[in-house]
Parts: sequence; C-alpha cells; structure tokens
Amino acid sequence: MRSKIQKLFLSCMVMFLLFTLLTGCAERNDWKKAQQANSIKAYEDYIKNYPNGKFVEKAKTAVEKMEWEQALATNTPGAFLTFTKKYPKSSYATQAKTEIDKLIMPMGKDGAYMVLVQGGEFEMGCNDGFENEKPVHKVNLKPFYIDIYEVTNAQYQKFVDETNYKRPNHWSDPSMSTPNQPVVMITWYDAVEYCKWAGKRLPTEAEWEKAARGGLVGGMYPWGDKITREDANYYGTEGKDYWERTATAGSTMPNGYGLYEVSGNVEEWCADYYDENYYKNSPPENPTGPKSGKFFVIRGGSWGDEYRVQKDFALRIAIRRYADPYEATMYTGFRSVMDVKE
Ligand SMILES: [Ca+2]
Ligand SMILES: [Ca+2]
Repeated sequence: MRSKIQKLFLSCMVMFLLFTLLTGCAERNDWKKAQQANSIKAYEDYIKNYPNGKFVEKAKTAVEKMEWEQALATNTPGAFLTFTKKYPKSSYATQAKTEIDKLIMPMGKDGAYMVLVQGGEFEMGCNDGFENEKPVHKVNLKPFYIDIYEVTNAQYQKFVDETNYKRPNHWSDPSMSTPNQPVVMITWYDAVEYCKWAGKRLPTEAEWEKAARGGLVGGMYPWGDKITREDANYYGTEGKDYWERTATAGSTMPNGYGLYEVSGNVEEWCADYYDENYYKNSPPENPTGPKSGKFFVIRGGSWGDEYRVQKDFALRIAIRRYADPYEATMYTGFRSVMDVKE
C-alpha cells in the first residue's frame, strides 16, 4: 500500500517537473522569438503571455527603449510628452525634459506654456460629419504659438488681480475652482479681454482646428480615429476618465503638437463669427471667419456634452458649435495664441 502511494507521489513529481520544464522551454522559445523579432509588438505579446515570466523586466526595458527611439525619430512635443507621461521614472526622462523644454516654453504675461505650430497647409472639416463641417477644404496658415493647456483658474486669477476684472461665478463652486482646472463661466468678451492682457489673442477657427489635429491628416480625434476614456474627459465617468466635471490641466493624453484636453474637458471659444456655410466659401489663406454675425465659434466638445449631442461624437475635432458672445457656461473655456514675429 505504502509503495503504491510512493509510486503515485513519484509519478506526480515527475509530471510536475516535466510540466515545469516544458513550460520553461516554451517560454524561453517565445522569448527568443521576441528578441529575434525585436519589435514593440513582439515584446508586448511576450509580456501578455507570460505576465510573471522570467524575462518580463527585460521585455519592458526593451519596449521602453524602442518607444524612446520612436519619440526621438518623431521629434514632436506630443511624442516626448506622451513618453514622459507613460514612463515618468524612465532613465530617458532627463533627456525627454530637455527636448520638451526646447519645444514648449512659457510665454506672455500669463506665463502659459506654448508650442509653435509651423505654418503651412492642412485639411479642414469633415465630409462624414454635420452639414456645417463640409466640405473638407485646404487651408494655409501662417505659423503661430498656441497654449498647450486650456487657460486655468490660476492664470485667470492673475488677470483678475492685476486688472480688477470681474470674477467668474464658478469660483464659489469648489468642484470647479481649483487652481489648475480650466476657467469657465466666461463670455467671449471676457476671453478676449484676458487675451489682450496676456499679450495674446483667441485662435481663429482654422488655427484651432490645425492645432487640434496635431499633424494628423483626416483624423476624427486628436490621436486618430478612435477615442476612449483613456484619452479624454467627456460626459460621465468610466475607467481613467474619473472626472465628474473638469479635469486639471495636463490630465489627459496630448496630441502630436503637445496640446492637452483639446478634445473634451471644456469646449473652447474661437475668434471667428459663426456661419454654418462658411467652409463652402472660406478663403484658402489665413481665414478669419465671416465679417459679421450673431454668434461666435466654440470648438472641441466638453465634459457636459451628453445633454447636447452624443458624448464621444461631440468630441470629434471637426465638430462646430457656437454661442452668443454673452453666454457664460460651465462647459466653455478657451486657450490663446500668439503671432510669430517676422
Ligand atoms: Ca468625465
Ligand atoms: Ca478642450
């Protein structure tokens, strides 16, 4: 009896050792394959298949190195910022910061971080959206600087302190008034006054859209054709989008030019009057909108868009909204631009 139990125990041990050996061999083979392929996808597949594997740390290091090389090759503010956000403790972090500091710097009286958008042509509008987004048309713009963040309560406070300008109503609401949340409850005129004080101006609708596209051609969103709650703050909460209302500056994913919260969070005032047919006759060089109108353009969608359109559809780059210039809501803020001195 005893020997039977011993035999059974021994067979189990042998089976276990064989299983461990075979699994180890399979893992080693897959690791070798990943090394031979030497691509981000191959290393990520290895990590996915062997989350506690022997070579996971090596695989992670290889992915980080390759993503850093990609950021260097892309050489855009967005690429370096995305890398830093993903790997805050990376050994490349100092180098990334140096690159970012060359491309993004505080400018104007508000000291907001701005990035240069190179001059040139881009495709504006969307043929699959609403009528007022059609047709897609080519627009050529002069270079300009634009804020990478929406204007914050802290920046607006500086303006109010220096000029005795009226305070926005939401500053009595603790859920929307922390220093790094975007300023809201401001009219178009308030935004224009702030810009004048800062030595800046509101972006034209074309400048806003070019900056929002971040160099992507024809993308539905600032990062491509998809949007998830990993990327932006829109209506409600789910996953990484835990914001009931506004997120603080720099909370979501930057686009190629390094602009944060360009889609969602708060929608943004532009300088142009609104005309639903404007794209049909828009001048191709530096368009500044219709000569007159009743409403001004607002772009980008907001955290509260469930009430108005569909929540993620409302965050498409091309979507155009407008409002009376005296309207001040919890959903609307702005970012400013500066001309490049020739
Ligand atoms: Ca949200
Ligand atoms: Ca926004």
